[in-house]
Amino acid sequence: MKNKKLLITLILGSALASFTFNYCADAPGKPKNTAMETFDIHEFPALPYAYDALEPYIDARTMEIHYDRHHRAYFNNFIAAIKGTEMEKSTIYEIFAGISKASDAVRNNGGGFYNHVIFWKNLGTGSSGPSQELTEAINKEFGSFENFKEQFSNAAKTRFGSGWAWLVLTAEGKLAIGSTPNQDNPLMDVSPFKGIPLLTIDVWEHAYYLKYQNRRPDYVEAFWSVVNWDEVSRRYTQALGQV
Ligand code: MN3
Repeated sequence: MKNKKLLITLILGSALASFTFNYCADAPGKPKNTAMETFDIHEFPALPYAYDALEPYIDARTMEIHYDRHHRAYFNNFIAAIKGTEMEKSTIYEIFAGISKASDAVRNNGGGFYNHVIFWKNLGTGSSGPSQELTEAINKEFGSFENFKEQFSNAAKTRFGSGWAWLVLTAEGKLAIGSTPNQDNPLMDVSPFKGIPLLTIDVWEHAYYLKYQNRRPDYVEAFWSVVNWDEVSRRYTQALGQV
């Protein structure tokens, strides 16, 4: 009788262990190392080009207001929100990994600060297209570059209200497209869509309203003319070593 009980306990125990193991193995995790750049949380970085550098696709007036007012306000409000807390000594990656425990002010302004830094860097002119390595990964995951572009554009166009669309490298080493609301991003523990950001587009109205008004699809189409593929390809190669 005792032996039978023990046997049942063992069987149930191993079934539970096996279920737990499989469940955890299947659950989309976060990459081992999400730190892609030295990100000084106490410094507001310069825009990497002139306000008119992305004309006519993104106009100079929009860039000036977007960078110097919106982005700067996120930075200033983030600094104010972490003042006097342990987060002052944390990295942005540590803050995002535990954002569920932080205030809404840290979440919204920290995301707003970081997301724009990545966005400015993945815009620019003069690059010819994705690297061979990234092209092969895009073809493998999405079938073709055109399919990828369509899926990413759809994520940007269909994000309801304000937010961001992303191309990320997942913890499984695969490319994935998704979007996040408000100033959330795929590095935040609260985000169901996780991964290392490779390419992003800001679809808040402040990013396009002066030139495109309500025509978000026209802005998304114009975005493809000013993607800095050299930077996106560089991020892909770096991220591959971190998952
Ligand atoms: Mn913005």
